Amino acid sequence: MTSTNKNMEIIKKIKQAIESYDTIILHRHIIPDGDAYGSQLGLKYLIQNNYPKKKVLAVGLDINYLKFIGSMDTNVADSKYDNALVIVTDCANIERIDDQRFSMGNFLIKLDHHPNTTPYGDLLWVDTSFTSASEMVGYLAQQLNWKISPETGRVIYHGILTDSLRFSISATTPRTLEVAAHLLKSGFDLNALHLQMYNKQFSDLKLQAELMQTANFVEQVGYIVLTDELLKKYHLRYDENGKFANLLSGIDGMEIWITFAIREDQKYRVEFRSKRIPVNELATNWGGGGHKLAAGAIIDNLDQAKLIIQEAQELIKKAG
Ligand SMILES: [Mn+2]
Repeated sequence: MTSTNKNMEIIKKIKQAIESYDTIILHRHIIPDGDAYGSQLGLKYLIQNNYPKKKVLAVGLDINYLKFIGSMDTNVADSKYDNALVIVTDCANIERIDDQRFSMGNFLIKLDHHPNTTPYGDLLWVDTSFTSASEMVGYLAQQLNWKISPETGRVIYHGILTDSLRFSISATTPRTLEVAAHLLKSGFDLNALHLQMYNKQFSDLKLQAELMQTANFVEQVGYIVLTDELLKKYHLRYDENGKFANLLSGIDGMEIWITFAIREDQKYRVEFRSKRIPVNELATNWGGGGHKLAAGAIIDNLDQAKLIIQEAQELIKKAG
């Protein structure tokens, strides 16, 4: 069976499941990004556009920088899960699902584009050939010929744009652009979205300048350290500590670039990015995970950061 046919088979099953339940609760991963929001809220809005009588809820913590995309439903009672369909998007493993009540529903669907390291759910649609879970949701809407409101189109499009790094990663296919074109037909204001997305604070630029001043670049590995001191100096919130993960991207001769960013619990969030050499295994070795060229982990201190830098350098040597 071709992958298109296989996808269509699962999409039909997802549609059946949605039609069989009055309450549908959507989850996604902790520390959400554009794709987590795009797939979760996008699917919520899609169901509302096409099945207005259904009760559809999106749970998890709101994140400040994605306020312009939407917000979560708060105070969702446990009883809502009785006889509910639960769909988890953009989350490879159970531990990372925001709101661990995901298993309290009647039927569970996993919809994801990460490698299926932890299979879970009664029905799984996992396909790493998509740039994003948002692309999968947009594709589903396109295949089912679902109505798409401008707001729905905007939210899903934003998810694709962020995970595909503006249609630049190698997973970007004609299908990605077709889904994006289909979403654009909903009539949302593309220019307004871009202005919101790339709107920046002057203080962030100053912080970037300071991070660049202290950046290191040794043996094709670059790294920056976002300290508590810097965070406080520039009034950055802890939940914004991932925003500099691509500050060192595209530098000549730099194969891997790593960001160590302080967390509220004083551990460090590590963001691995790479031009070609897979870094997800390196992240997995430190208890994290992710995509081949974009992965993350959490470490206890900067001594561990030193080890990680060495490991990245060794990885490059091995890759030749
Ligand atoms: Mn994603």
